Amino acid sequence: MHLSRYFLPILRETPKDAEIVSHRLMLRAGMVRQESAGIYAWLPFGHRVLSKITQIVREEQNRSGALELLMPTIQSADLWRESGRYDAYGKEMLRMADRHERDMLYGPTNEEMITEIFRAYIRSYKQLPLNLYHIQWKFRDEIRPRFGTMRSREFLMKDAYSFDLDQESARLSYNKMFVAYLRTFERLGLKSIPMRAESGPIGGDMSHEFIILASTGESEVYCHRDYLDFAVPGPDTNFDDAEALKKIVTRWTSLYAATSEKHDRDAFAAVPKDKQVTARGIEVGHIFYFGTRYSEPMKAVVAGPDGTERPVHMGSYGIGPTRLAAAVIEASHDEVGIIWPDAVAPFDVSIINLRPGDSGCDVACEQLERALAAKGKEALVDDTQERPGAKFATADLIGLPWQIIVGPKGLGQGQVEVKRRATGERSSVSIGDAIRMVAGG
Ligand code: 5CA
Repeated sequence: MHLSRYFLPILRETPKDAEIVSHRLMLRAGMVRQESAGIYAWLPFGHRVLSKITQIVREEQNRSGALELLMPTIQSADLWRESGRYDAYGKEMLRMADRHERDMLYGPTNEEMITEIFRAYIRSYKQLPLNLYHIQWKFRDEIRPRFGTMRSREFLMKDAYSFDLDQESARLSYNKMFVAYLRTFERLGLKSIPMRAESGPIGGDMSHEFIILASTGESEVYCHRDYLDFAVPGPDTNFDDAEALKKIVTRWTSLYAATSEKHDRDAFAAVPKDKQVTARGIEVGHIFYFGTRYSEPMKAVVAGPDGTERPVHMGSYGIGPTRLAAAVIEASHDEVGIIWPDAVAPFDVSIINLRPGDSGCDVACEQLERALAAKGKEALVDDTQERPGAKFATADLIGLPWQIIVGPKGLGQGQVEVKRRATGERSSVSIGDAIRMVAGG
Protein backbone atom coordinates (compact mmCIF):
# COMPACT_ATOMS: atom_id res chain seq x y z
CA MET A 1 0.00 0.00 0.00
CA HIS A 2 1.31 3.42 -0.93
CA LEU A 3 0.73 6.17 1.61
CA SER A 4 0.11 8.70 -1.19
CA ARG A 5 -2.96 6.67 -2.16
CA TYR A 6 -4.04 5.67 1.36
CA PHE A 7 -6.40 7.49 3.70
CA LEU A 8 -4.41 8.21 6.84
CA PRO A 9 -5.45 11.58 8.26
CA ILE A 10 -2.58 12.15 10.71
CA LEU A 11 -2.98 14.93 13.29
CA ARG A 12 0.27 16.66 14.25
CA GLU A 13 -1.30 18.46 17.21
CA THR A 14 -2.44 16.69 20.34
CA PRO A 15 -6.27 16.73 20.43
CA LYS A 16 -7.31 18.79 23.44
CA ASP A 17 -10.39 16.95 24.62
CA ALA A 18 -8.84 13.45 24.65
CA GLU A 19 -8.02 12.57 28.25
CA ILE A 20 -6.07 9.34 27.91
CA VAL A 21 -3.12 8.40 25.77
CA SER A 22 -4.86 5.71 23.70
CA HIS A 23 -7.63 8.14 22.72
CA ARG A 24 -5.08 10.80 21.76
CA LEU A 25 -3.04 8.34 19.72
CA MET A 26 -6.06 6.82 17.98
CA LEU A 27 -7.14 10.30 16.86
CA ARG A 28 -3.62 11.39 15.91
CA ALA A 29 -2.91 8.19 13.95
CA GLY A 30 -6.12 8.58 11.94
CA MET A 31 -7.74 5.41 13.32
CA VAL A 32 -11.12 6.73 14.40
CA ARG A 33 -13.33 9.77 14.11
CA GLN A 34 -15.98 10.76 16.62
CA GLU A 35 -19.34 11.18 14.88
CA SER A 36 -21.44 11.86 18.01
CA ALA A 37 -20.66 11.62 21.71
CA GLY A 38 -19.39 8.07 22.23
CA ILE A 39 -20.02 7.05 18.61
CA TYR A 40 -17.04 6.48 16.33
CA ALA A 41 -16.32 5.81 12.69
CA TRP A 42 -13.40 3.42 12.18
CA LEU A 43 -11.17 4.81 9.44
CA PRO A 44 -9.13 2.43 7.25
CA PHE A 45 -6.07 2.24 9.54
CA GLY A 46 -8.18 1.67 12.65
CA HIS A 47 -10.46 -0.71 10.82
CA ARG A 48 -7.49 -2.94 10.03
CA VAL A 49 -6.64 -3.16 13.73
CA LEU A 50 -10.24 -3.93 14.64
CA SER A 51 -10.37 -6.70 12.01
CA LYS A 52 -7.19 -8.29 13.34
CA ILE A 53 -8.57 -8.22 16.88
CA THR A 54 -11.93 -9.72 15.93
CA GLN A 55 -10.19 -12.43 13.88
CA ILE A 56 -8.11 -13.53 16.89
CA VAL A 57 -11.19 -13.45 19.12
CA ARG A 58 -13.05 -15.54 16.53
CA GLU A 59 -10.27 -18.11 16.14
CA GLU A 60 -10.09 -18.70 19.89
CA GLN A 61 -13.88 -18.94 20.24
CA ASN A 62 -13.92 -21.50 17.43
CA ARG A 63 -11.03 -23.43 18.96
CA SER A 64 -13.01 -23.79 22.19
CA GLY A 65 -15.97 -25.25 20.29
CA ALA A 66 -18.24 -22.19 20.16
CA LEU A 67 -20.24 -21.61 16.94
CA GLU A 68 -20.52 -18.25 15.22
CA LEU A 69 -23.85 -16.80 14.13
CA LEU A 70 -25.03 -13.23 13.65
CA MET A 71 -28.00 -11.71 15.41
CA PRO A 72 -29.47 -8.32 14.49
CA THR A 73 -28.73 -5.08 16.35
CA ILE A 74 -32.43 -4.13 16.49
CA GLN A 75 -34.58 -6.18 18.82
CA SER A 76 -38.24 -6.31 19.72
CA ALA A 77 -39.24 -4.93 23.12
CA ASP A 78 -41.63 -7.85 23.59
CA LEU A 79 -38.71 -10.22 23.89
CA TRP A 80 -37.34 -8.14 26.75
CA ARG A 81 -40.76 -7.95 28.38
CA GLU A 82 -40.66 -11.76 28.63
CA SER A 83 -37.49 -11.70 30.73
CA GLY A 84 -38.66 -8.69 32.72
CA ARG A 85 -35.66 -6.62 31.67
CA TYR A 86 -37.44 -4.14 29.40
CA ASP A 87 -38.53 -1.88 32.25
CA ALA A 88 -35.61 -2.74 34.51
CA TYR A 89 -32.87 -1.73 32.04
CA GLY A 90 -33.48 2.00 32.38
CA LYS A 91 -32.06 4.89 30.42
CA GLU A 92 -29.03 3.01 29.13
CA MET A 93 -31.26 1.28 26.60
CA LEU A 94 -31.91 3.09 23.34
CA ARG A 95 -35.64 2.64 22.67
CA MET A 96 -37.48 3.38 19.44
CA ALA A 97 -40.74 2.68 17.67
CA ASP A 98 -41.12 1.42 14.10
CA ARG A 99 -43.72 2.73 11.62
CA HIS A 100 -46.36 0.39 13.09
CA GLU A 101 -45.70 1.88 16.54
CA ARG A 102 -44.12 -1.35 17.70
CA ASP A 103 -41.58 -0.86 20.48
CA MET A 104 -38.09 -1.76 19.36
CA LEU A 105 -34.64 -1.28 20.87
CA TYR A 106 -30.99 -1.23 19.83
CA GLY A 107 -29.52 -4.24 21.63
CA PRO A 108 -27.22 -3.58 24.59
CA THR A 109 -26.69 -7.40 24.85
CA ASN A 110 -28.44 -10.51 23.50
CA GLU A 111 -29.45 -12.93 26.28
CA GLU A 112 -33.15 -12.68 25.42
CA MET A 113 -32.71 -13.12 21.69
CA ILE A 114 -30.38 -16.10 21.95
CA THR A 115 -32.78 -17.73 24.42
CA GLU A 116 -35.59 -17.22 21.90
CA ILE A 117 -33.50 -18.86 19.16
CA PHE A 118 -32.58 -21.75 21.44
CA ARG A 119 -36.14 -22.50 22.51
CA ALA A 120 -37.31 -22.48 18.89
CA TYR A 121 -35.08 -25.40 17.93
CA ILE A 122 -33.63 -27.31 20.88
CA ARG A 123 -35.68 -29.82 22.81
CA SER A 124 -33.35 -32.50 24.14
CA TYR A 125 -30.25 -32.76 26.28
CA LYS A 126 -28.76 -34.77 23.40
CA GLN A 127 -28.31 -31.50 21.49
CA LEU A 128 -26.23 -30.06 24.36
CA PRO A 129 -23.79 -28.60 25.18
CA LEU A 130 -24.16 -25.69 22.81
CA ASN A 131 -22.28 -22.39 22.73
CA LEU A 132 -23.32 -19.74 20.19
CA TYR A 133 -21.57 -16.42 19.73
CA HIS A 134 -21.61 -13.38 17.52
CA ILE A 135 -19.52 -10.28 17.01
CA GLN A 136 -21.96 -7.42 16.70
CA TRP A 137 -22.43 -3.74 17.53
CA LYS A 138 -24.11 -2.86 20.78
CA PHE A 139 -25.52 0.40 22.07
CA ARG A 140 -25.60 1.53 25.70
CA ASP A 141 -26.54 5.11 26.35
CA GLU A 142 -23.83 5.69 28.95
CA ILE A 143 -24.23 8.95 30.89
CA ARG A 144 -20.57 9.73 30.51
CA PRO A 145 -19.06 8.15 27.40
CA ARG A 146 -15.34 8.85 27.67
CA PHE A 147 -11.85 7.75 26.86
CA GLY A 148 -12.65 7.30 23.17
CA THR A 149 -13.51 3.75 22.20
CA MET A 150 -12.66 2.54 25.70
CA ARG A 151 -16.07 3.51 27.04
CA SER A 152 -18.27 4.44 24.13
CA ARG A 153 -22.01 4.33 23.56
CA GLU A 154 -21.82 2.26 20.39
CA PHE A 155 -19.23 -0.50 20.66
CA LEU A 156 -18.43 -3.89 19.23
CA MET A 157 -18.90 -6.93 21.44
CA LYS A 158 -18.19 -10.59 21.05
CA ASP A 159 -20.91 -12.20 23.11
CA ALA A 160 -21.17 -15.94 23.53
CA TYR A 161 -24.01 -17.84 25.20
CA SER A 162 -23.70 -21.37 26.55
CA PHE A 163 -26.51 -23.88 27.08
CA ASP A 164 -26.22 -26.94 29.33
CA LEU A 165 -28.44 -29.47 31.05
CA ASP A 166 -27.29 -28.73 34.58
CA GLN A 167 -24.95 -26.67 36.69
CA GLU A 168 -22.11 -29.17 36.54
CA SER A 169 -21.96 -29.22 32.75
CA ALA A 170 -22.44 -25.45 32.70
CA ARG A 171 -19.28 -25.22 34.77
CA LEU A 172 -17.38 -27.01 32.00
CA SER A 173 -18.73 -24.54 29.43
CA TYR A 174 -17.63 -21.73 31.74
CA ASN A 175 -14.15 -23.22 32.06
CA LYS A 176 -13.83 -23.52 28.28
CA MET A 177 -14.53 -19.80 27.89
CA PHE A 178 -12.23 -18.96 30.80
CA VAL A 179 -9.33 -20.71 29.07
CA ALA A 180 -10.27 -19.33 25.62
CA TYR A 181 -10.13 -15.83 27.15
CA LEU A 182 -6.66 -16.37 28.62
CA ARG A 183 -5.46 -17.44 25.18
CA THR A 184 -7.22 -14.62 23.31
CA PHE A 185 -5.70 -11.82 25.39
CA GLU A 186 -2.24 -13.36 25.28
CA ARG A 187 -2.42 -13.55 21.48
CA LEU A 188 -3.32 -9.87 21.44
CA GLY A 189 -0.07 -9.17 23.29
CA LEU A 190 -1.83 -8.44 26.60
CA LYS A 191 -1.37 -9.80 30.09
CA SER A 192 -4.83 -10.43 31.44
CA ILE A 193 -5.73 -11.43 34.97
CA PRO A 194 -9.09 -13.05 35.72
CA MET A 195 -10.61 -11.41 38.78
CA ARG A 196 -13.60 -12.38 40.85
CA ALA A 197 -16.56 -10.23 39.93
CA GLU A 198 -20.16 -9.71 40.99
CA SER A 199 -21.96 -12.95 40.16
CA GLY A 200 -25.56 -11.79 40.54
CA PRO A 201 -28.37 -13.88 42.00
CA ILE A 202 -26.74 -17.31 41.59
CA GLY A 203 -23.86 -16.65 43.97
CA GLY A 204 -20.68 -18.68 44.08
CA ASP A 205 -17.58 -17.69 42.17
CA MET A 206 -19.06 -18.04 38.70
CA SER A 207 -18.26 -14.61 37.32
CA HIS A 208 -14.88 -13.24 36.34
CA GLU A 209 -13.70 -10.02 34.81
CA PHE A 210 -10.56 -10.23 32.70
CA ILE A 211 -8.43 -7.23 33.57
CA ILE A 212 -5.42 -5.66 31.87
CA LEU A 213 -3.23 -3.63 34.21
CA ALA A 214 -2.85 -0.04 32.97
CA SER A 215 -2.45 3.21 34.88
CA THR A 216 -5.43 4.76 33.07
CA GLY A 217 -7.77 1.85 33.83
CA GLU A 218 -11.18 2.69 35.25
CA SER A 219 -11.17 0.01 37.94
CA GLU A 220 -9.05 -0.19 41.06
CA VAL A 221 -7.73 -3.76 41.27
CA TYR A 222 -5.81 -5.88 43.76
CA CYS A 223 -3.92 -9.04 42.93
CA HIS A 224 -1.06 -11.41 43.67
CA ARG A 225 2.08 -10.52 41.72
CA ASP A 226 2.69 -14.14 40.63
CA TYR A 227 -0.22 -13.96 38.18
CA LEU A 228 1.92 -11.71 36.02
CA ASP A 229 4.31 -14.62 35.40
CA PHE A 230 1.77 -17.41 34.95
CA ALA A 231 2.13 -19.25 31.62
CA VAL A 232 -0.97 -19.17 29.43
CA PRO A 233 -2.29 -22.53 28.05
CA GLY A 234 -0.96 -23.26 24.55
CA PRO A 235 -2.76 -23.77 21.23
CA ASP A 236 -2.70 -27.53 21.83
CA THR A 237 -5.08 -27.21 24.80
CA ASN A 238 -7.69 -29.95 24.58
CA PHE A 239 -11.06 -28.29 25.11
CA ASP A 240 -12.73 -31.69 25.44
CA ASP A 241 -10.60 -32.62 28.45
CA ALA A 242 -12.76 -31.44 31.37
CA GLU A 243 -10.16 -32.33 34.00
CA ALA A 244 -7.35 -30.48 32.26
CA LEU A 245 -9.52 -27.36 31.89
CA LYS A 246 -10.55 -27.52 35.53
CA LYS A 247 -6.90 -27.69 36.55
CA ILE A 248 -6.05 -24.59 34.53
CA VAL A 249 -8.99 -22.64 35.96
CA THR A 250 -8.19 -23.76 39.51
CA ARG A 251 -4.61 -22.56 39.13
CA TRP A 252 -5.69 -19.23 37.65
CA THR A 253 -8.12 -18.64 40.51
CA SER A 254 -5.89 -19.93 43.31
CA LEU A 255 -4.29 -16.60 44.23
CA TYR A 256 -5.85 -13.34 45.30
CA ALA A 257 -7.28 -11.16 42.51
CA ALA A 258 -10.28 -8.85 42.86
CA THR A 259 -11.69 -5.58 41.60
CA SER A 260 -12.67 -2.96 44.18
CA GLU A 261 -16.30 -4.19 44.33
CA LYS A 262 -15.12 -7.62 45.43
CA HIS A 263 -12.07 -6.52 47.39
CA ASP A 264 -11.54 -8.22 50.75
CA ARG A 265 -8.97 -6.26 52.78
CA ASP A 266 -8.24 -9.07 55.21
CA ALA A 267 -7.71 -11.69 52.50
CA PHE A 268 -5.43 -9.27 50.62
CA ALA A 269 -3.46 -8.50 53.81
CA ALA A 270 -2.67 -12.22 54.02
CA VAL A 271 -0.81 -12.00 50.68
CA PRO A 272 2.94 -11.50 51.35
CA LYS A 273 3.74 -7.76 51.22
CA ASP A 274 6.17 -8.05 48.29
CA LYS A 275 3.54 -9.96 46.29
CA GLN A 276 0.72 -7.42 46.74
CA VAL A 277 -0.13 -5.50 43.60
CA THR A 278 -2.53 -2.56 43.88
CA ALA A 279 -3.09 -1.08 40.46
CA ARG A 280 -5.59 0.23 37.99
CA GLY A 281 -7.07 -2.03 35.34
CA ILE A 282 -9.13 -2.15 32.16
CA GLU A 283 -11.93 -4.72 31.95
CA VAL A 284 -11.59 -6.31 28.52
CA GLY A 285 -13.75 -9.37 29.10
CA HIS A 286 -16.47 -10.53 31.47
CA ILE A 287 -17.88 -14.03 31.86
CA PHE A 288 -21.01 -15.01 33.78
CA TYR A 289 -22.89 -18.12 34.75
CA PHE A 290 -26.51 -17.27 35.52
CA GLY A 291 -28.23 -20.66 35.48
CA THR A 292 -31.91 -20.39 34.61
CA ARG A 293 -32.30 -16.59 34.96
CA TYR A 294 -33.57 -16.30 31.34
CA SER A 295 -34.55 -19.86 30.47
CA GLU A 296 -37.12 -20.02 33.27
CA PRO A 297 -39.21 -16.93 32.45
CA MET A 298 -38.73 -17.49 28.71
CA LYS A 299 -39.51 -21.21 28.90
CA ALA A 300 -36.39 -22.51 27.20
CA VAL A 301 -36.57 -26.11 28.38
CA VAL A 302 -34.91 -29.37 27.42
CA ALA A 303 -35.84 -32.95 28.17
CA GLY A 304 -33.22 -34.72 30.32
CA PRO A 305 -32.23 -38.40 30.07
CA ASP A 306 -35.28 -39.33 32.21
CA GLY A 307 -37.62 -37.47 29.84
CA THR A 308 -38.58 -34.68 32.26
CA GLU A 309 -38.31 -31.13 30.99
CA ARG A 310 -36.24 -28.54 32.79
CA PRO A 311 -35.00 -25.00 32.09
CA VAL A 312 -31.62 -24.97 30.42
CA HIS A 313 -28.56 -23.63 32.31
CA MET A 314 -26.93 -20.67 30.66
CA GLY A 315 -23.87 -18.49 30.81
CA SER A 316 -22.80 -15.44 28.83
CA TYR A 317 -19.33 -14.34 27.88
CA GLY A 318 -18.38 -10.89 26.59
CA ILE A 319 -15.27 -9.37 25.04
CA GLY A 320 -15.05 -5.78 23.75
CA PRO A 321 -12.94 -5.56 20.55
CA THR A 322 -13.34 -1.78 20.20
CA ARG A 323 -12.25 -1.37 23.83
CA LEU A 324 -9.37 -3.79 23.20
CA ALA A 325 -7.97 -1.64 20.39
CA ALA A 326 -7.59 1.15 22.95
CA ALA A 327 -6.34 -1.22 25.67
CA VAL A 328 -3.57 -2.53 23.42
CA ILE A 329 -2.38 1.04 22.90
CA GLU A 330 -2.57 1.83 26.62
CA ALA A 331 -0.35 -1.19 27.21
CA SER A 332 2.02 -0.55 24.32
CA HIS A 333 3.14 2.98 23.40
CA ASP A 334 5.88 5.49 24.15
CA GLU A 335 6.14 9.28 24.09
CA VAL A 336 6.18 9.44 20.28
CA GLY A 337 3.46 7.00 19.36
CA ILE A 338 1.90 3.56 19.24
CA ILE A 339 3.96 0.34 19.36
CA TRP A 340 1.77 -2.33 17.77
CA PRO A 341 2.26 -5.92 18.92
CA ASP A 342 2.92 -8.01 15.77
CA ALA A 343 -0.42 -9.84 16.00
CA VAL A 344 -2.64 -6.76 15.70
CA ALA A 345 -0.42 -4.42 13.70
CA PRO A 346 -2.46 -2.92 10.83
CA PHE A 347 0.53 -3.42 8.49
CA ASP A 348 3.76 -5.24 9.31
CA VAL A 349 6.25 -2.64 8.17
CA SER A 350 6.67 1.02 7.16
CA ILE A 351 8.93 1.39 4.14
CA ILE A 352 10.14 4.97 4.19
CA ASN A 353 11.21 6.26 0.81
CA LEU A 354 13.42 9.25 1.58
CA ARG A 355 13.49 10.40 -2.05
CA PRO A 356 10.40 9.48 -4.05
CA GLY A 357 11.06 10.15 -7.73
CA ASP A 358 14.64 8.93 -7.44
CA SER A 359 14.53 5.80 -9.56
CA GLY A 360 16.94 3.85 -7.32
CA CYS A 361 14.83 4.54 -4.21
CA ASP A 362 11.54 3.84 -6.01
CA VAL A 363 12.80 0.52 -7.41
CA ALA A 364 14.22 -0.59 -4.05
CA CYS A 365 10.92 0.21 -2.29
CA GLU A 366 8.95 -1.71 -4.92
CA GLN A 367 11.31 -4.64 -4.61
CA LEU A 368 10.99 -4.67 -0.82
CA GLU A 369 7.22 -4.35 -0.90
CA ARG A 370 6.85 -7.18 -3.40
CA ALA A 371 9.30 -9.57 -1.74
CA LEU A 372 7.67 -8.99 1.66
CA ALA A 373 4.18 -9.50 0.20
CA ALA A 374 5.35 -12.85 -1.20
CA LYS A 375 6.22 -13.81 2.39
CA GLY A 376 2.83 -12.67 3.69
CA LYS A 377 3.99 -9.34 5.11
CA GLU A 378 2.09 -6.16 4.37
CA ALA A 379 3.97 -2.91 3.90
CA LEU A 380 2.86 0.71 4.02
CA VAL A 381 5.23 2.57 1.70
CA ASP A 382 5.69 6.26 2.54
CA ASP A 383 6.09 7.69 -0.97
CA THR A 384 4.81 11.16 -0.04
CA GLN A 385 6.73 14.38 -0.60
CA GLU A 386 7.05 15.11 3.15
CA ARG A 387 10.45 15.93 4.67
CA PRO A 388 12.37 12.97 6.14
CA GLY A 389 11.78 14.26 9.69
CA ALA A 390 8.03 14.29 9.19
CA LYS A 391 8.13 10.80 7.68
CA PHE A 392 10.05 9.44 10.66
CA ALA A 393 7.58 11.09 13.03
CA THR A 394 4.64 9.56 11.14
CA ALA A 395 6.23 6.09 11.18
CA ASP A 396 6.87 6.31 14.93
CA LEU A 397 3.35 7.64 15.57
CA ILE A 398 1.54 4.90 13.65
CA GLY A 399 3.83 2.34 15.27
CA LEU A 400 4.18 -0.51 12.78
CA PRO A 401 6.55 -3.15 14.23
CA TRP A 402 9.29 -2.54 11.64
CA GLN A 403 10.58 0.39 9.62
CA ILE A 404 12.80 0.09 6.54
CA ILE A 405 14.39 3.39 5.58
CA VAL A 406 15.43 3.67 1.94
CA GLY A 407 17.65 6.60 0.88
CA PRO A 408 20.02 7.32 -2.00
CA LYS A 409 23.10 7.44 0.24
CA GLY A 410 22.59 3.99 1.76
CA LEU A 411 21.53 2.47 -1.54
CA GLY A 412 24.83 3.71 -3.02
CA GLN A 413 26.47 1.21 -0.69
CA GLY A 414 23.80 -1.43 -1.32
CA GLN A 415 22.16 -0.83 2.06
CA VAL A 416 18.91 0.16 3.71
CA GLU A 417 18.29 0.86 7.39
CA VAL A 418 16.02 -1.40 9.43
CA LYS A 419 14.50 -0.19 12.70
CA ARG A 420 12.53 -2.20 15.22
CA ARG A 421 9.86 0.17 16.54
CA ALA A 422 9.62 -1.39 20.01
CA THR A 423 13.31 -1.17 20.91
CA GLY A 424 14.53 1.57 18.58
CA GLU A 425 17.35 -0.78 17.48
CA ARG A 426 18.68 0.09 14.03
CA SER A 427 20.98 -1.64 11.60
CA SER A 428 22.21 -1.02 8.08
CA VAL A 429 21.79 -4.14 6.00
CA SER A 430 21.36 -5.32 2.42
CA ILE A 431 17.87 -5.44 0.90
CA GLY A 432 17.93 -9.23 1.15
CA ASP A 433 18.79 -9.10 4.85
CA ALA A 434 16.11 -6.48 5.47
CA ILE A 435 13.53 -8.84 3.98
CA ARG A 436 14.82 -11.70 6.11
CA MET A 437 14.73 -9.60 9.30
CA VAL A 438 11.15 -8.48 8.76
CA ALA A 439 9.72 -11.68 7.29
CA GLY A 440 11.92 -14.16 9.16
CA GLY A 441 13.71 -17.09 7.52
N1 5CA B 1 -24.08 -10.00 28.38
C1 5CA B 1 -22.82 -9.89 29.06
C2 5CA B 1 -21.79 -10.82 28.52
S1 5CA B 1 -22.02 -11.29 26.90
C3 5CA B 1 -22.33 -8.46 28.98
O1 5CA B 1 -22.94 -7.62 28.38
N2 5CA B 1 -21.20 -8.21 29.64
S2 5CA B 1 -20.49 -6.82 29.84
O2 5CA B 1 -21.43 -5.78 30.11
O3 5CA B 1 -19.50 -7.01 30.84
O4 5CA B 1 -19.78 -6.42 28.51
C4 5CA B 1 -18.85 -7.30 27.93
C5 5CA B 1 -17.63 -6.56 27.43
O5 5CA B 1 -17.99 -5.56 26.50
C6 5CA B 1 -16.86 -5.83 28.51
O6 5CA B 1 -15.98 -6.67 29.20
C7 5CA B 1 -16.12 -4.78 27.69
O7 5CA B 1 -14.94 -5.34 27.13
C8 5CA B 1 -17.10 -4.47 26.58
N3 5CA B 1 -17.85 -3.23 26.89
C9 5CA B 1 -18.89 -3.08 27.75
N4 5CA B 1 -19.32 -1.81 27.78
C10 5CA B 1 -18.54 -1.12 26.90
C11 5CA B 1 -18.49 0.24 26.47
N5 5CA B 1 -19.33 1.16 26.93
N6 5CA B 1 -17.54 0.59 25.55
C12 5CA B 1 -16.68 -0.33 25.05
N7 5CA B 1 -16.69 -1.62 25.42
C13 5CA B 1 -17.60 -2.02 26.33
